Amino acid sequence: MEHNLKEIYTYAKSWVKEAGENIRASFPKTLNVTSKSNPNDLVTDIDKETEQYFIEKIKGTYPDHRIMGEEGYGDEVKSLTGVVWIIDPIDGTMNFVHQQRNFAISIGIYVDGEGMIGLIYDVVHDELYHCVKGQGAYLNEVSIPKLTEAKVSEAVIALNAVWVSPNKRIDHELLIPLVKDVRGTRSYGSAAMEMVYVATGRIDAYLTPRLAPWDIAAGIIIIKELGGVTTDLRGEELDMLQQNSLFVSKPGLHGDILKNYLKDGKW
Ligand code: 2AM
Ligand code: CA
Ligand code: CA
Ligand code: CA
Repeated sequence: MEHNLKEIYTYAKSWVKEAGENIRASFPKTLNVTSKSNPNDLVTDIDKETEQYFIEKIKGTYPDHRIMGEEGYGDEVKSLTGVVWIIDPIDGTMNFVHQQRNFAISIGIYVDGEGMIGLIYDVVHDELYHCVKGQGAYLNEVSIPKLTEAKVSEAVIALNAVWVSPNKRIDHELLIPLVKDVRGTRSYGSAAMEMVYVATGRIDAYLTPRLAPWDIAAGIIIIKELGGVTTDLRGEELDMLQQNSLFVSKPGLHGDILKNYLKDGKW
């Protein structure tokens, strides 16, 4: 093997755990919170320090690996050749600030464009969801069972209420029929957590009109490993070099929702 995936996986797991320990240690301290694109788009010093921690570790061990990180301390990644770590140091920063829970560290490792390692760490619960492509997915040491099929009338789906209220991105009426027909909707405020909820079958699907690569890079590797389906809202392949809409789901249900609720939308 050109790249030693097993070694990369071992390092990645130990770094993510250590970064989580640092985040837990920060809880008693006062957070320095600032806004980015709008007053509700938050970032803290801990987001930045955590990203910098990963960059130091990765570059110190693998100088030729590249890093795409939300807070911008990594490389400017314009292609996916070689090994690329796609990192969200804290996914769910608003939850981190307001709740000190319902957030995660998310790391997807891509080799020549193919998602090979996925890690999502629920720091507060010390729960690491992880996989290497083709070797099964785990919650800590416990193997996660494969996903089974589900039907719309019995599905619980994650969807932010913003998308069924007047908003700047999509026609807010498009998703109302789906919301009416499913058993229930949920919104957790962290794309990575919502994706591990799909991976573990706690919810049946998650839909959203726009996310960055670091929000979804790890989650799609884990969901695919468990037999789930990962596409954009048009049912097309996701691209880690640009923003995407996202539709991840149990098998079967994915096709039903796409055909009966999504196919006419302009996503
Ligand atoms: P973040 O916490 O890493 O920013 C919130 O519904 C989810 O959307 C989170 O996973 C959040 O990731 C993500 N998100 C993507 N773009 C965002 C933005 N501009 N503002 C707030 N959250 C955003
Ligand atoms: Ca952010
Ligand atoms: Ca994010
Ligand atoms: Ca983030």
